[in-house]
Amino acid sequence: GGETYDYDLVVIGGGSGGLATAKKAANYGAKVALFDFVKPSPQNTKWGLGGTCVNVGCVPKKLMHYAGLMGPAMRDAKNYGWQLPEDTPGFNWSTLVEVVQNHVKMLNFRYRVGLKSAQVTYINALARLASPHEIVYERRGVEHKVTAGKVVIAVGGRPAYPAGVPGAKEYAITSDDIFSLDHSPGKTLVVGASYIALECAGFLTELGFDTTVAVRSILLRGFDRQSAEKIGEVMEASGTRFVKGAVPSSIEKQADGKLKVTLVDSTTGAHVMTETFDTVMYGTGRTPDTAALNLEAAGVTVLPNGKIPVNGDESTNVPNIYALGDCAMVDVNFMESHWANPELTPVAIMAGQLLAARLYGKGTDKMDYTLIATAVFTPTEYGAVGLSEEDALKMFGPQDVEVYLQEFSSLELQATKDVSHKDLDEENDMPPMCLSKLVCRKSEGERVVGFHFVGPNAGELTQGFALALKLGAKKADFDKLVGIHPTDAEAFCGLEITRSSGIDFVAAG
Ligand code: FAD
Ligand code: NA7
Repeated sequence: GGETYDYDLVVIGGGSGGLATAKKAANYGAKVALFDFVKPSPQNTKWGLGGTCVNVGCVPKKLMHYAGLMGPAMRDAKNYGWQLPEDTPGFNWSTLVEVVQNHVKMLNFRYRVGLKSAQVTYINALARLASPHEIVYERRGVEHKVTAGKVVIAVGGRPAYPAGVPGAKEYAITSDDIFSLDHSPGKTLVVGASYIALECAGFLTELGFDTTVAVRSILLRGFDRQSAEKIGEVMEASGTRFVKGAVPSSIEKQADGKLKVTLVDSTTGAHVMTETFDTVMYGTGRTPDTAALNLEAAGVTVLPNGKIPVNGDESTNVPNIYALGDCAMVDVNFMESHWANPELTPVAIMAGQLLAARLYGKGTDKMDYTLIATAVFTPTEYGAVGLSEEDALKMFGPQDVEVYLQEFSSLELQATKDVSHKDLDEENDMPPMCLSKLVCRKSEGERVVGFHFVGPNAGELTQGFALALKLGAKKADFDKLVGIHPTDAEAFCGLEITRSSGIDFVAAG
């Protein structure tokens, strides 16, 4: 209708969601420009095109997780007869960082090529809105402007440093810095009990670093409590130290470069301990990166937490402007999902692709934000889809919920445990590593509304079972399923012990 713009679509943010939206829209024939710009972290870490997932999230995290798993695997290897050198094998941090960063740089390159071949114009600048159809940016001190029929905001988020902790922003790193750290982290304090904090503490421990986690209240808020506690129990048994109910009150840099941290009780403020660390890493949540967007100039509503509220079709309150991914807050019926819209890469990608298909193709499907599976990549992983036991109880009431569960150890780990524990006392005994749990709603014929697994490869295992929940599987369907033996996953076929029975759910080892 009448007006012409420089572009049909301008996408702000070249991360998981933005790239997917831009490429898909261009495939449908739209004229698209994409802005991506990385503001350096307080510790001056920068990176290339691709957003959080590729540069400072999922990808480097999974590689370091994998490297970490080799530690216990090497110890097991000896028990299984591999003749390794007597000394614990040494670990070289800079080799790991080099491998990880080379892979990240390859992906950065691939994304640039991908935009080019999709004929998306890539603008490496920080964009902000001047009006609903005008986007401005600076290049070498000169202000430029482009106009767009539609705008998609996919700016993601950045790690949050709590205010009021002297030395935190000056000396502590976050997940923005850890994956490219140019020196070995050494003795490390991780602050926070988010999945990001625990994943990093997990691989640091397994790589051999003396690692402590300062937990303000509980582990993994929002996740199933029993599963979260299980993760804590297994991590603790593997050597991660937890200081519960504590937060740093100050971080001081000493003459020798080490960081002196004072931890205080998170409720009373009383002194808990003072100790020096080589590295302090904050994993205390993330802030949507919307402050610099000048949203008010376009009239886009923003919530006090910085998120942009959107409808189930990713539309904002301004008709031609959309938002998705970590910076958006979806207003849909949240039944049966952990969070409103989980901050996950595949969620941002699918939301973006479906939006592009609706705007420029013949698509009609909206993003389904329910029953999205997720995994915590701690050394012993945790996978979940659907409701936690607590949320199910809250939502349906205790009379309508039954929980089936079993704790056990993986066959292959149990076998080496028998060997390695010959001369270990009770106290060093490893707890069962695995927990299988189904949360069922009785009034729907025991439909499975929550699936939880703590154990090796939980991410892989949970992905498959998530389909069953999507298709409405009931407990009886899980019982009819014939297991693959010997696997950890087969524990889900025919779970017998119920929470209500009160029977001990820990399998005899
Ligand atoms: P992002 O990927 O964050 O991209 C936003 C981009 O926009 C960034 O490049 C940013 O620099 C840029 N930008 C911001 N403002 C502007 C502006 N004004 N102009 C131009 N550019 C701008 N998810 C999973 O699914 N699995 C995992 O295992 C997983 N692990 C994670 C581990 C860590 C340590 C972290 C931090 C995150 C992890 N995530 C994981 C989450 C995942 O990375 C995010 O959900 C995903 O990247 C969100 O995509 P997005 O498109 O919303 O934003
Ligand atoms: P989350 O899930 O928001 O977790 C933040 C964590 O940091 C949590 O353990 C908090 O403890 C802790 N926290 C927050 N502020 C502080 C301060 N000031 N001091 C100490 N500890 C603190 O963050 P993530 O980034 O891991 O997850 C983001 C999203 O991923 C989440 O919303 C889901 O969509 C998935 P608390 O429990 O509040 O005491």
